[in-house]
Amino acid sequence: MAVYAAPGAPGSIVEYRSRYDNFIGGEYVPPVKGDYFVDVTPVTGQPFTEVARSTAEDVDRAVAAAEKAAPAWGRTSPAERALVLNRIADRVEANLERLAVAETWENGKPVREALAADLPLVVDHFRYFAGAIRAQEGRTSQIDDDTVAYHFHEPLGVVGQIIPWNFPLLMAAWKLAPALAAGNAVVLKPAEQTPASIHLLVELVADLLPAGVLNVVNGFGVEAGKPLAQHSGIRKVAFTGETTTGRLIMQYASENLIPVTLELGGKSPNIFFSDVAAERDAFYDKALEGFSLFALNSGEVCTCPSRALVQADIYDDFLADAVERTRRIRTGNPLDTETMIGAQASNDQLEKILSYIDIGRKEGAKVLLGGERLEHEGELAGGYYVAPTIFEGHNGMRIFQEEIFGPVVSVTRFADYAEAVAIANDTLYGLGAGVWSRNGTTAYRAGRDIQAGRVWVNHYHSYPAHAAFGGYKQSGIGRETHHMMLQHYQQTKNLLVSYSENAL
Ligand code: TXE
Repeated sequence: MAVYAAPGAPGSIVEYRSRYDNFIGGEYVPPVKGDYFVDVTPVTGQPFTEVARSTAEDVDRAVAAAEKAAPAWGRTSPAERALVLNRIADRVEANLERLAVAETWENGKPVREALAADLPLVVDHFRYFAGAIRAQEGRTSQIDDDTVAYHFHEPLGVVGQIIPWNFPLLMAAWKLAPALAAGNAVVLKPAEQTPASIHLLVELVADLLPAGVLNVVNGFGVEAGKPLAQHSGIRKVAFTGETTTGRLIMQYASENLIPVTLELGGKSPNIFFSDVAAERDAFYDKALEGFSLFALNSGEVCTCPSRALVQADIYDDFLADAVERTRRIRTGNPLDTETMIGAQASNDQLEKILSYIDIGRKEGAKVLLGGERLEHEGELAGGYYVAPTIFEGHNGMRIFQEEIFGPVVSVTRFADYAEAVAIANDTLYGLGAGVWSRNGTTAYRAGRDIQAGRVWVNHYHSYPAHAAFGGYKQSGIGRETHHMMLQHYQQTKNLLVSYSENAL
């Protein structure tokens, strides 16, 4: 057990600058209009640094720097780019603990998760795409005896990437690794809630990339994100965030007819079939743990298993055990390695979650656990903490249909397989789902019948680099992770060559 010292306090392994500018063309550049905004830690609710509040002029500069760098970077060999990605991975790995503490301080997530999941996944993601780009091959077609079609993968050029605050470093890695591997130059806009940890990453890796290949413009959505997504100099925009914002991003991108990939919201079902409780064994315990994972990352996960569907004949006993399992989750200071639920990422998010808890009560859902803000003593008193909350209700309620993005699960029962699948699919979203059954056929069938891009069977919340991740329905367009992601950052050049010396 350890409690990391808060950044700024004696003994801390993280030191922030008092101010962060934009990173453009390999240098730190102040925002054109000279404005900055305050970055607050959700752990205590106190400001700890300030960050450039950018506008369209800053985006113009960043895109210009990227346009300058893109041609040469795009012509480097896959082996050279793979080397750079592997070096980035090595630097992150060597600074893993420091970045994990920084991520926790800015986002509020438990440091044990940042240490065990977020940062190791960042490292692995860069290594995976270093390997993927080396292994990528083009194709040829023989048109006739003397004519050949070659298909080359070429980079798009400059790409815009807009990321959220729930996994700042991992979301940056998910987007940067394939884009850079494919030979693009990037303009990245971090979320305004969590810009600083991205800058710690940039400081670590800046010397590994040619100037202008990676540019970071900080600021708010409409002020900095919109001009980026609308910019005529970018060839693609990749976005992770709210579904309503995703719709806007698509509209902006349509002005320049560029492709978008969108990773949006979810309301993921987690289905427990009655055979789960056939024995009170290790599998049963694993299923209970799977239920409680709605609280992972304080519930701020797009695939949060926020709807639990439990078969009627095991419902009462399973739920009693699930409530007990969830009660044992340790809440508190996220810098303590024993803490399992930390702070919500921002005051806005805290208020959104509390308002949904209120909505649930007013809709007549029953609170089985939690249902309130958590008050802590001392320095944490100003932080944004919510108790893990279990509601019982039905799928027509708003708490079953709308994304809450907090440690809140809404539970209901189903009679049989057909009803389970009907409830699971009765949602606008289709990002993730969980299926728990000892029966392989039931699990397989349900996995295929649920309309979601990722269905976990007998586990939940794993994000390996080499499995495709993305949404059905209103949860998004395109995929992240997996080498198929490279296609989102490349275009196909077809060279159609005649080797015949004869006239046609
Ligand atoms: O999201 P936004 P917010 C969901 C979750 C959360 C809700 C609101 O339910 O409660 O969204 O969070 C940038 N043009 N998710 O308001 O607004 C913004 O600056 C261009 C799910 O933070 O989508 C930030 O960088 N950019 C999600 C990013 O978009 C714009 C993760 C995300 O912000 C913009 C986060 C605009 N008009 C929230 N408006 C997931 N899928 O994991 C905002 N941005």
